[in-house]
Amino acid sequence: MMNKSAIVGSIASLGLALGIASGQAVAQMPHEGIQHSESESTSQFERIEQPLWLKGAVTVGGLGLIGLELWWFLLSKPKSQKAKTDRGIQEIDIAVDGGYEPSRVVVNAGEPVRLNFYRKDPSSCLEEVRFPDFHIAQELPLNKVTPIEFTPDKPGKYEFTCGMNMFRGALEVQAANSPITVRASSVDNNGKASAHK
Ligand SMILES: [Cu+2]
Repeated sequence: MMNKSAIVGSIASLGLALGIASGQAVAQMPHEGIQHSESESTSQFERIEQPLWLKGAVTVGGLGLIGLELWWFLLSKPKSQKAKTDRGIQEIDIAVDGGYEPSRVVVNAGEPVRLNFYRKDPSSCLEEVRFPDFHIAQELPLNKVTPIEFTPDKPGKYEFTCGMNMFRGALEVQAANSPITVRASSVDNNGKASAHK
């Protein structure tokens, strides 16, 4: 019994000594390897703690970028662009690259429209653009600007698509309500418009 308690006591003291030793990282024990890796992992923990804080900042930054991307795709993209009128023609450039950009174009009714499709996408899917409401099906050669001209008479929303109806855009035709938009000087052979002067 005495021996047993002595053994228990020595084990306990050994344990205590080990505990202290591990705290002080004494490298004279047979547990040298374990203790070393232990202290190493502890120091790694300490070293990582600050980068973790930085990682938090980076994560916040990343989330901010994701938010910006979501905003770009969900809110910014459907934004329509108004064609600019130059010498009586409403003109706008539309990039064909994985879709149409801008995909929504606003024009006025009763005025000629010229849409300059610039196809950058080699995908055969986008080699043709169609305006079913205007009976237009136009081939778009790669890396070239292909103008498509027509005059939308009635206000409304007219879709345009690729040849397979996969990519879409829309032409929003607004009623040309204000007579200010009609400049007598730029109107040549439009009888109705010239009657305004
Ligand atoms: Cu297609």
